Amino acid sequence: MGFFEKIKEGLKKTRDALFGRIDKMLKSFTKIDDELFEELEELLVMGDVGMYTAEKICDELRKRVKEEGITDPSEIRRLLEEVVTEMLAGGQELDISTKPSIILVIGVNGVGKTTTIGKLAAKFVREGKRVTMAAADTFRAAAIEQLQIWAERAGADLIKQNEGSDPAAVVFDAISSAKARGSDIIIADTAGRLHNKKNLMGELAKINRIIDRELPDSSKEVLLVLDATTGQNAVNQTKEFRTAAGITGIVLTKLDGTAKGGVVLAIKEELDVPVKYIGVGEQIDDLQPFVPEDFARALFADEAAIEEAAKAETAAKEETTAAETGSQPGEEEYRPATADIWAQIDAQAEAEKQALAEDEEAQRQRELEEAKAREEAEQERQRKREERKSRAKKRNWSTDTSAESNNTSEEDDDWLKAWREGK
Ligand SMILES: Nc1nc2c(ncn2[C@@H]2O[C@H](COP(=O)(O)OP(=O)(O)OP(=O)(O)O)[C@@H](O)[C@H]2O)c(=O)[nH]1
Ligand SMILES: [Mg+2]
Repeated sequence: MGFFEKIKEGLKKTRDALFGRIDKMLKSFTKIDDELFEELEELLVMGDVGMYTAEKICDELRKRVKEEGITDPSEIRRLLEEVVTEMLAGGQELDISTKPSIILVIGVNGVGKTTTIGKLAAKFVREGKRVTMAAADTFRAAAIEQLQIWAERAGADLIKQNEGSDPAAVVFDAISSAKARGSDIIIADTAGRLHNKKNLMGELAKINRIIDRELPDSSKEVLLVLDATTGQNAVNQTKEFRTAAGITGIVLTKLDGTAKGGVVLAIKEELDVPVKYIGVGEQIDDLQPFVPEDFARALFADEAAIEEAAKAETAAKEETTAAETGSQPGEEEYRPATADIWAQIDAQAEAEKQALAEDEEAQRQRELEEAKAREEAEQERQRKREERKSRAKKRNWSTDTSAESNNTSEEDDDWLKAWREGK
């Protein structure tokens, strides 16, 4: 199934509920007037677009209707698609330009964080990238196991510690390991629930600080995962999380199970946080990059336009697949990491090992030299002790009360005897 078809399928509920109503309403009008815009605004609010955003959309529509001299209500649909596309555009690309880059995934429990990480990792590995996952949801042992399964499925490395350990320490380990192994991307899973919200936000802020300290010049994405079925509540969650960690983007999951897909617009417009990915199902390829035009088209375009878009996409995909891989249309396309990349990774690992061995040798040498210096210092002390002893003997032995002068030897006795006898 093509990319657009997936979105179309995933947004079906929202489309039917939101656009189905809008379409019916528009057909009941013969001219464009205030009443039409009021009804449209109401329907948008019902589709979880949010009051503020619905109003903004209608204001923009009014302006364009006037500018373009539009009188036919059926034209509103096209305008709506245009306005929504423009509203959603901007900032949806993932910034993973450095090696390594890091993606911190946050969000309340059950929204789909771990699943999203698994899907993202699979996508990156398929592109030939090396991925390190950090199991920083240490609140439950099951969370670590779940991520392990995804790591195995996706072909990613996993860094984990025991349940209950410090999540920031897991992230620290993952960063060190990724640097040593030459990973391209680190993806960190986090807990969605702790004993209380304050703890959770504190924990996320700490992880964030560790990342900034350990990877000050790296690309960093903080993706907040939101469950589309929660509708307007997703907007509130964004507000809460963004104080703990500067959110760079949203992953909106479970669009396939809800009619509340309009919330995408509210998030972008009210909070100015771009949606970067959408989840339209539980399968590994059900996570799709967010493309504003496709989203708006899947919601508002008429059936004929949608069919056409889907067909064009299938044709384009078959062409590129055949050109790139020489395979037949419909064949599963899977690009493992090229031999080159693995050779590079191995060479890096080898260099790392060598550097480590050299460090160890240098350390051993230092220790030897230190031991030698200690021995020499001890000999020097011993020599001085002897000197002091002999000087004391010459002056008056009984004035020397130090511990070392108490262990008198036979030689001392001889010397004492001679001195007493006045020799
Ligand atoms: N239908 C549908 N289900 C999804 C989607 N994304 C995730 N899920 C399901 O949502 C459920 C919870 O997903 P998880 O990835 O475990 O969520 P989480 O945020 O890691 O949860 P905690 O670790 O408990 O905080 C799983 O059953 C997923 O299969 C989606 O896009 N569509
Ligand atoms: Mg999880």
